[in-house]
Amino acid sequence: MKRVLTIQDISGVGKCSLTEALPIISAAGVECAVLPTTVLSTHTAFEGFTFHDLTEDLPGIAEHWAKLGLQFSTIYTGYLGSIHQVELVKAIIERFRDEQNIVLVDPAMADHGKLYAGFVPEFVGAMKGLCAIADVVVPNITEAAFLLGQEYIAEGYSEDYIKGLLKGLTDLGPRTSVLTGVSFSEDKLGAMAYDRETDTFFSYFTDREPKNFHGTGDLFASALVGALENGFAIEDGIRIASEYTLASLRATLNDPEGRWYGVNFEEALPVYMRLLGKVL
Ligand code: PXL
Repeated sequence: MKRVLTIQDISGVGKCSLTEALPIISAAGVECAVLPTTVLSTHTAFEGFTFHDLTEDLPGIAEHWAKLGLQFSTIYTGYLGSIHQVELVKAIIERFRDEQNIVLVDPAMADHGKLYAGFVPEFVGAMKGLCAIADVVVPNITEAAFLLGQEYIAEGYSEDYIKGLLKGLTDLGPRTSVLTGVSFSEDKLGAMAYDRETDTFFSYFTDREPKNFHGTGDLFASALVGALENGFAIEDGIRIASEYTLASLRATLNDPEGRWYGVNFEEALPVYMRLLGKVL
């Protein structure tokens, strides 16, 4: 059985990071090992969240796994709480990297033109260093603009702007870049990707719903990991992750708490499994 390792925080309430990665990757039929980096009461968009940093535990956990001779088919990182944590995670990736595995980095640190609460501008440089050692990066447009020191354009941007960000991201190191939350028209939203080795762009768009929900970036990245683990190529992975994100969002549209508590990805899991060809 394949084994993914995901490294990110666990937020008790407010679906994101590990509370999405674990069930979604498991539903993809793949073991999901976890390295929780921080325990929070909620994600950081809630007022008054508590935060317990597990940085000191990370080297010992990695050491134990190395002694056991563990291997991971994908190492997938998401939200990380500090520059020190990013540096330790880089060292853990170097330790467990082999010829076959994929390193997928979601530089979860910003959205809507702003860094998430608690991040200092220097954090962006550390995250850039982590992206440099990835095979695949999956930022949103805000994160890509921060990583590349480019202007963030919220709406009405050109295809060339998106293609420039995608190529800029692969210039940092990864072979493949995927940008989420891309929209060239009022009624469509999706993802666009670039593969440096074949010099090819891919995109996939679905109908755009009028609302935004927290945690959809983590959902998309987790679903993409699950699809890649099932042998789908990146363009199919993007299609599957986009359709699953839309199905989750549609299951949440009438939920007044959905905006910050997260989308109903649970009820949409059968859609995901069908897209993966796991159930009829
Ligand atoms: O979804 C990204 C994310 C993950 N983890 C924590 C967050 C956020 C975004 O706000 O606060 C703790």
